[in-house]
Amino acid sequence: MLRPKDTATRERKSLDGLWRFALDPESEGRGEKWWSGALKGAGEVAVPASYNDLFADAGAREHVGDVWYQTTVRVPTGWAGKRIVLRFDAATHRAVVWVDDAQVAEHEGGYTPFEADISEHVAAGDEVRVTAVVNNELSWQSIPPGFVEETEDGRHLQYYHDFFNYAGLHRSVWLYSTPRAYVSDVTVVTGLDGSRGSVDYRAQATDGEIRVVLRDADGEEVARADGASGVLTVPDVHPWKPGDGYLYELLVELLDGTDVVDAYPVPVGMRTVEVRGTEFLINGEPFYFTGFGRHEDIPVRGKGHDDAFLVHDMALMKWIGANSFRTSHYPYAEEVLDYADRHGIVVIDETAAVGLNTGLAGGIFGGEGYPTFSADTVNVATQEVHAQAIRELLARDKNHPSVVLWSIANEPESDTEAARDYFEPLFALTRELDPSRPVGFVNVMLAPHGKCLVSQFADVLMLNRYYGWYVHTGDLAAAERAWQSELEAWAGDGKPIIITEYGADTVAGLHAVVAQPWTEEYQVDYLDMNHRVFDRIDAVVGEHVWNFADFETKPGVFRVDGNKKGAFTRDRRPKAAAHALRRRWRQLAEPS
Ligand code: GCB
Repeated sequence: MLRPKDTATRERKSLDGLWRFALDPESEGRGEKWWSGALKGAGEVAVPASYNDLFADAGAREHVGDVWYQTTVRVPTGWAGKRIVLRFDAATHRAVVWVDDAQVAEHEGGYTPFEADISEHVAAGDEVRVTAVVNNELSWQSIPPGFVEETEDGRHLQYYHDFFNYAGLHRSVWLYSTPRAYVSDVTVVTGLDGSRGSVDYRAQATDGEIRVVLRDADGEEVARADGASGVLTVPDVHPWKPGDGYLYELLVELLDGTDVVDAYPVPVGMRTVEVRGTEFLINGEPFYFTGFGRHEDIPVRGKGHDDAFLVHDMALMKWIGANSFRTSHYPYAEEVLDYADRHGIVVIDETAAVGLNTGLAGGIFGGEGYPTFSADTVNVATQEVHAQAIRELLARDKNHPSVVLWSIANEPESDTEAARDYFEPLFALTRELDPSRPVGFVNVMLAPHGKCLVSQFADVLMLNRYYGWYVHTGDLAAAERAWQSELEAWAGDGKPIIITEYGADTVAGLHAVVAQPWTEEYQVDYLDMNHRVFDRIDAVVGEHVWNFADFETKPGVFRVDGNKKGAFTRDRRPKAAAHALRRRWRQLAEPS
């Protein structure tokens, strides 16, 4: 799905800012048609932001169900005769949208965009009312899953993942115009052959001829072609590579005779990705991932996208010597991937399929008595929602050079035949949609080597392990032995291994002479122990510490004001571990 852009033929108008807002604790809004007029007694809310932490109110923070957003927008007069589209970059976890009285969109899934052609409902110059009901409930048929518990004191949401269920309009909302005849999709796959680069492109459009022009970063034309698909070659290519986010631009034009009817530019980074034996190759060269599993999580805004934090977080990533991150545990805002493209940061792109594992409560061991896969829990209907989440992720992110690997789930149950049957078709689907990138999923400690039945489908093994934290707590010598022996077993599979999570909760400012769990000293020792193990095993091609920063979770006896495994605090101050990681990763990047 193409992002809204200002081009020679298109314009966009941001709807970000303050919207009217109402919680709907009694679920009355849909029956009473709250979209049909101004929201009653409405408060105000910021877009983009999670609504949960904006108000000094438990009702908002712990709300389960519908909330209503409303704004008015004037359609620019210059858009007469254009196709007019309303687009939400994300609504977590689902939404229905009305323009004045007409329902125009309905979408399931909290982290991928959706849009509606509203040309039939509005005219240039009109002021229109936009209303969205956003629902935060999770069920066994949602991705991620969860369930609503009806109790004497109301409805409570239960879920199997370890981050707070922030909800709302987390990303921008746009009104944009395109010509009536327009380019609707573009796919690029790049190749490198010595000093020659190639761009295999495919464009979709309404009727008309297609012309494509490829320009380098200085705006010089380097190739052009006619036709909806083809291959462009660039003799003296400047490849996209980690640390060097060099981008070409492919301008796709839709023609009517010689007139350009629509024009849409796609940034193109020329690079290849390949798994060979136990190596992960970018542009034919072995790549070692250093960095983090992250979260979209900041004070007050929750999961609302924030450009200031994007720039700051990426500056900290650079400072610490990280070359990559995983979008744990859901697709991130497109601004983040665009930034990664431009700056040569490598991304493992993950769906929101987290917590398909009733053996884990909130990410922590200890099942709650439900089977993960059954007719009443995660079932074929869930699998279809999951498949759709994969389709939407790939449709959105397929052209990003920064994305080198798809992660189709985090820590699902994977040691049962039901899990194997559930996942096999999802791997096949991902490969069919994108044969150009490797595919994997993130394996949980409960399904170690020899027991996991899903890893056989993965091109890359991604392991989350907490030796020295959840097991062998405080005993790093025993942890080191156990970890080494498990990793050696995985290495025997002959695939590259990325350690996608390892970490220890650490309260910033807590110190001890003899390192104890929760202290800054223990976090440093814990990471050192892990690094010794990784350095002894050739098949390990990457290390992503859990987590970049401390983040909010639901309350629990394992959590002190959230998850504290960050190298940085939630307000982005470095713990001792951040300095230790900086030393290691800078040394790995430039061995002296
Ligand atoms: C995990 C999960 C992650 C949790 C983490 C933890 O394995 O993937 O979401 O936050 O462990 O800290 O327990």
